Amino acid sequence: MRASLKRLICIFVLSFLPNSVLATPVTLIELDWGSQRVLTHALANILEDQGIDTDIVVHSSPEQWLQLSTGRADIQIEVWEGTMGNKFMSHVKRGRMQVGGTHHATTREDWWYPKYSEALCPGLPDWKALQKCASVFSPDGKGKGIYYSGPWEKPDRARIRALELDFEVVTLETSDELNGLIHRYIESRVPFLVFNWTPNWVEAIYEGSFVEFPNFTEECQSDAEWGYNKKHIWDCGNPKGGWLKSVVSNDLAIKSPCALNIVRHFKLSNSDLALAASLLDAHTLTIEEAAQVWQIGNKERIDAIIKEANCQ
Ligand code: TMO
Repeated sequence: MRASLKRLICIFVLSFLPNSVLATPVTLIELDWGSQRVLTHALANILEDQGIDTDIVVHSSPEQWLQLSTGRADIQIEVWEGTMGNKFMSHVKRGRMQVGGTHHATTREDWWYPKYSEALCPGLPDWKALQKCASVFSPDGKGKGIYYSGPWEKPDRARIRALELDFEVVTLETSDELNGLIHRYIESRVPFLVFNWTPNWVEAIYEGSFVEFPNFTEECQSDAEWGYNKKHIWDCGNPKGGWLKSVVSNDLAIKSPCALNIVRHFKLSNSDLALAASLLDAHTLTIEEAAQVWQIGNKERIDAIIKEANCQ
């Protein structure tokens, strides 16, 4: 009885599961920053042109892991080492999702300020300058400095503690708010510190620098003894030559080998991301318009990717 029940379940699962996987569209995750939004839409258009049914779902950055590990979503096109590296690699090691590809781009995500702040806080970009002039970055010029971050996961409070900085973190909820703040403060020449990254649109328009914290090492995140502060971890910055990867669900290979192949060949450079981000955040295009402009500018490459993916 038991054995036959088992067999029945087995037959049921085998006959039903692949079909249910096959019947759902290839789902791409849209996250909250310019280049990722635009490139997600561009990739979805490219897949649709190959006859693949796609869906785009919007999530916060921390939500992506559950979506991908359960197969509710299949593709996330920009995994950044600085904010997502640890989580991502631990999921890949456990077999819950797979690396889609490693892009050509090198990335950096860290504290950033507009150039004119240097006159008010001499010694920048060296982080030690911040130990002396936190108040330059406070709203009333007297109290704790403020560091503005966005809806991504970074150990900024741990870093502030480990490096003995008189700062507090204000977390903005969307990248649009962060972008608005950058425009507004630079227009009125207010000194500020904000989470920024490269490649991004900011560098195309405004002069500024990343704060040079002690160089990132593995030990900095795990060994309190390491570095400036012997009692606390995170007495360092984020990786400088960080990687950028794409991630795919384990299901994608069954669902659409063609989509998987296209993702594997869809390799992005720094200028690919900078252009995508600028089209959206420095112009007034919608995400879909920006995606189409990006596709037109990259038509030959996209054709080559489709050829290499060898879908038929
Ligand atoms: C993940 N991000 C590019 C916003 O740092």
